Amino acid sequence: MREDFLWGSATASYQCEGAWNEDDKVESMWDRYLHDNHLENGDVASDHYHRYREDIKMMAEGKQNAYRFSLSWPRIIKDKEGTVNEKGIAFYRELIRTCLDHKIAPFVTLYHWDLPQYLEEEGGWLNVETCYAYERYAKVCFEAFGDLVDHWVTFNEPKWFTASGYLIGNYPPGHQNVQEFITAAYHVMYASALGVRAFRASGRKGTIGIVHSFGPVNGVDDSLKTRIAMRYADNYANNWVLDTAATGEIPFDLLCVLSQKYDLSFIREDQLETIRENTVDFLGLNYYSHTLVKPYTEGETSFVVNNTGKGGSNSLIIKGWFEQIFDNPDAIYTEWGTQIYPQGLYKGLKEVYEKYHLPVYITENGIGVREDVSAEKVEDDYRISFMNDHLNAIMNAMDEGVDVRGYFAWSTFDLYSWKNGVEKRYGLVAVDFDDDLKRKPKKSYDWYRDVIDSKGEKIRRKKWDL
Ligand code: BGP
Repeated sequence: MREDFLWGSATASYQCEGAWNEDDKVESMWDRYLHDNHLENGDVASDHYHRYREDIKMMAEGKQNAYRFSLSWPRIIKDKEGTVNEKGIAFYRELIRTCLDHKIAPFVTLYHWDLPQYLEEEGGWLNVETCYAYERYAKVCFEAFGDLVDHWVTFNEPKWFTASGYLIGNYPPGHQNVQEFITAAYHVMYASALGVRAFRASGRKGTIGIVHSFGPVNGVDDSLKTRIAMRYADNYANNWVLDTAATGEIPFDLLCVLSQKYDLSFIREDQLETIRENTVDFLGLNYYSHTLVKPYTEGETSFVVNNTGKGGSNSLIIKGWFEQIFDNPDAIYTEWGTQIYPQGLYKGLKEVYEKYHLPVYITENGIGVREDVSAEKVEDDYRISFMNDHLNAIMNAMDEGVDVRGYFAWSTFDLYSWKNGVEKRYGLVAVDFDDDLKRKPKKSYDWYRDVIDSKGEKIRRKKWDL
């Protein structure tokens, strides 16, 4: 392992901060959506806003040397006019300083889904003006924190939040409209390029990347039909984010297919030029599982997402393109229907590196389960085994030359899981939501500390013949 390898863990502002209306923070689209629909929300979450010092100290005691977190746009910019909330700036400067005092590198995401509601009311990501508002917000952040931060991320998971918000409809704004999905997805990639451009213009030190919900594609067999289905699936799940951010080119075959049915006239040549000229320095990959596909057989385009964790599988069919398999009898799934498949990370990392030749960080990796946190110690051996096997996958890929520069466990401590609530736990540290939000390190926290201490030597290694 390289000496400067980042061993960290990750959170996101809405999921952990709480303090949803304190110190002049304005409403985000998630505040409005969850309040209006009377759903479990992040009003308090893990109360990181008030307890970040304790949380960061705990990370340092666990030998972690990097913290990936996101800035809350509605905590920093109060209105459409761009008025800066100095209290928001002060909060994040203090949080970043606390990291640095503990020798923890801040790895900062500008956007992890909490769009200010005042922008959502103007059309959100369907409105190109949101891209320019994002650019102004990014400039404020580079100016306010650029002296302290070396690693920036423009967006967390463009694919996941645009597909969930505009296609599947289970995230705000809760629409199911392919044309809107295409429009929002494009605007986010354009905004990301504007963010990269603003970063370069700021003259700040450091690097900037994008974080992708990485679902490397595997097929059921090697037939031509399956390989075509795999290409459709790869374009849908990965390429439009990774190709666009890393090479500056939106996959051309995807644009050809979409142009037959949808209106792409909102795409402007000067915007494409900006995308081309402002590619990222690194790729952040969030890995939870792979995308196993078979050729399309029948039925309308449909999506089912298990947000309950109480049985009931996920399903995804894109008419004419592909079907995703979620019920492989030989595979192991979590209660939320996520397949545990570390081999996919190994293979996917090699593919990504071969394609883009950029440094990679694994910016999220973890397992969501129900846990009884009333005991003194949560004995989460399943999480240890999950992390071991995924770190093994990363180390195998590194052995074959892939330039992986860091690993972030999701999540630093238990927090609010989008639409699933706080009982879908990912944390290395337990948060007792019924008892004053008390923090208690789990067994995996101790294990991870020892792994970091050993520079990865403690990982049980095995090779796969794929
Ligand atoms: C990623 C998100 C995170 C986190 C994680 C787990 O997609 O970037 O914010 O939530 O997935 O997903 P979930 O909470 O839906 O189980």
